Amino acid sequence: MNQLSLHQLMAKGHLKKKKSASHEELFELRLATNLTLIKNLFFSLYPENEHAATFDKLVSLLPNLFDERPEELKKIDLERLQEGNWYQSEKMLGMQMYVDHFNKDIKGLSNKLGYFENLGVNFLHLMPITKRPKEENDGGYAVNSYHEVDEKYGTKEDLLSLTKKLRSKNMYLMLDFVVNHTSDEFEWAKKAMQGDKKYQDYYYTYPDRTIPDQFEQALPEVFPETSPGNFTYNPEMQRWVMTVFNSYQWDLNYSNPEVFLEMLGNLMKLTNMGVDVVRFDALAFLWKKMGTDSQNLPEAHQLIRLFRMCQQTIAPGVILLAEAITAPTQIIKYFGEGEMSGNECEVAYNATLMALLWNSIATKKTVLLNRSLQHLPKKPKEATWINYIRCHDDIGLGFDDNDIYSIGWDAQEHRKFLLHYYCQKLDWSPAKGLMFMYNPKNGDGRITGSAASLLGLEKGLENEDEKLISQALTKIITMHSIILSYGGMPLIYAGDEIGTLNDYSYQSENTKKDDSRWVNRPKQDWQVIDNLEQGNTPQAHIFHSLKKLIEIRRNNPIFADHNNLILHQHHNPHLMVYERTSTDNTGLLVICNFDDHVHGVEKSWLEKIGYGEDKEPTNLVTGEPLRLQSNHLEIGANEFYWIIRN
Ligand code: OTU
Repeated sequence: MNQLSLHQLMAKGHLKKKKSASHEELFELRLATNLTLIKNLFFSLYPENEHAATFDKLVSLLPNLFDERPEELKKIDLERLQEGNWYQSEKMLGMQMYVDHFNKDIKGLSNKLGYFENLGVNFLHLMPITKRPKEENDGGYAVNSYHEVDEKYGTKEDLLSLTKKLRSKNMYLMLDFVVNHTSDEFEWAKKAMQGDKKYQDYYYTYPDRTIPDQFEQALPEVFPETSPGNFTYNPEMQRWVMTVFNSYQWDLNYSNPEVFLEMLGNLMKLTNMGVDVVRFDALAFLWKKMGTDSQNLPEAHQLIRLFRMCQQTIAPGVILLAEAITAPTQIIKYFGEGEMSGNECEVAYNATLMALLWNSIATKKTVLLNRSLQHLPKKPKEATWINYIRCHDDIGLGFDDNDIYSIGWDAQEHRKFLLHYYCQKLDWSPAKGLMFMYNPKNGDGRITGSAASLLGLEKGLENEDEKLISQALTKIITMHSIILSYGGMPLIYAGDEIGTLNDYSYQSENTKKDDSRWVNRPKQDWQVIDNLEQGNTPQAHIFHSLKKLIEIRRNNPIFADHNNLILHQHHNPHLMVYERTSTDNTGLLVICNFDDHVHGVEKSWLEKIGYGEDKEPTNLVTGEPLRLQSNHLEIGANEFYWIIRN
């Protein structure tokens, strides 16, 4: 498997010679280059002696899928190859939103592109917009189709005109590919229910509980409160079907190569509408094996690589995002390991950083954060993170237990403390979050709530507590300052830029009330946005502060992801310190204080790491020279510094 990837070929200049070649010729070249790798990946999952014919089918499918790709997108694919890793640029800034909650539908969203431009957002992640069951549908993550737009959001034409408009503005689009499961209303599921054996084999279905029971012994539960267990009995089919997530989400059986072929077709139909980044939902779960937890298995990685190599051959301008919200050491593997390094997903959620930041807010300390981040293996050069503090899901306490023990804390007790801190079990905590999927069997639980509510703004406003409000505002801005400067693409969750609070309206909706994640899926408040220019409201303060930071970032290449992150260890347990360097000796130093008190960093320490010995460093946010208080730099409660060394 020593085949060079396309990026590697590009770097070696092989493709430059072919600049004048036609799209078809270049496709042929990519196919020739990647075919051995594709073949090896395919046969590593599907033994050659049984599945040689299916592989031939794949080989003839690839050119057909390429033919279906619109010319305009083929052109962009090639431009992207020339451009290099566009997704690592300091100009990339994302926002994630529910289309209906943002501004009614696709057309409505399309009319608000000016809002994104004003803030500096050039990348949109729209939550699922394809057809789904009318009742419960997990916010669209139960799909009835992988590419047909649900009428609630508009039409295919609306989507096509949105992607066109985005392209004309150099904006990017990410959509979900719910690769692990379909809804129980998907055409394959319906055929399976009608007794069609072929389609029953598209899922994991069993006549009785024998195999399900054996599986269950090692399978954890994803939604233990609403959907305990991992199998659901389907009376029509009179069979048990594997449903790891909700009972209406049927897990696809990728041990059947036909499923892979069909899903590749679905993937290309989605990307052919002008999607730049495909979010591979729940990809850790793609391969199941009896006796294991069926997460992060080596075969799942092989399968993702297979998807990726096929997709790269057809549409090399499109990249993949790994949605693997799993243990820190596992996440990084989705970038590809060993000789496949950089050959899996280009982007992954930095769920580790996210969870550690929330841990630091609650403990006011950075000990666990520093410890854990220090231990993480380096990511490949071509890969990048999506850095975020909140999204549509819960916050899972995905730390490495060993890291918790190594700093002298009890892992179980510590997780309990965090749940209590965020879920209103401690009077003194400013957080107003809710518990998600508490599992009394093992005490596990996750946290929901909007960033602003978790950081104390809701409680502050309720109690008209000025101090709490101002603390919350500082925390909201500092948390964002980290995702803006850490390296990778920051993804702001729509509403957070104006400090949107929890939305409790889901509690009276039948199809939502049992899923507390809806508390952090609020409607975008356009009235607040219309008034951002007037008055000194908390919302205006957050918006304008973030806008300023975003602008600074966009205009400074040091923020691009050049794998230039250095984590510094300062002895003060409340501080997080990291540096981004560039080859010309420029440096950006970030210092964040997680405590409610002022802390100082010694001038001598700053000098030792290269800030201030010969030249006074600059406070990048104010543009002024850094003012040291006598012999140390003071960092206000919950505040941060962006310091530049020129
Ligand atoms: C994803 O998340 C989506 O983000 C969720 O909104 C969906 O409900 C789910 O898949 C099913 O499609 O369980 O609580 O990495 O944490 O994949 C969120 C494991 C989820 C899971 C993650 C999943």
